[in-house]
Amino acid sequence: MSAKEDCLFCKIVAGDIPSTKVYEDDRVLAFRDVAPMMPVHVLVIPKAHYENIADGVADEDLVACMRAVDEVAQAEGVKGSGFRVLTNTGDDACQSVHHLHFHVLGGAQMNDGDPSVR
Ligand code: DGP
Repeated sequence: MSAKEDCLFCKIVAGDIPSTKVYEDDRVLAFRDVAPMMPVHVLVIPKAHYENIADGVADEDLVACMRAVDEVAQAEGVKGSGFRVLTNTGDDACQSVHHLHFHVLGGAQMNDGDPSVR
């Protein structure tokens, strides 16, 4: 499993920084965002380090993350009401943590197609 030194989310995967875990399997960890923007705001990350979605992510990790999104939506009770999955990539998207992560957002009505809402 590749980890990157000085990567915040690699440290969360390693357990060196605490997080509130929502879901975990051999490839994926999901935990609550430290600064939630919505009633449900969970980050789904591959345990392997990738900078973002444009970093040659292995198919197995991509599929595992998307399966985990479904597990999180179920566990958080938003599978029926609806939720949004978002991954900020690079500077224009204001990616602030450079370890691939998918925001799973839900629990309240969101704007229709506003890309600034996360
Ligand atoms: P982004 O802007 O897409 O790179 O989102 C990074 C998210 O990571 C942001 O919503 C806040 C969250 N975050 C940053 N540091 C921590 C942390 O130490 N713990 C947790 N749980 N979330 C964090």
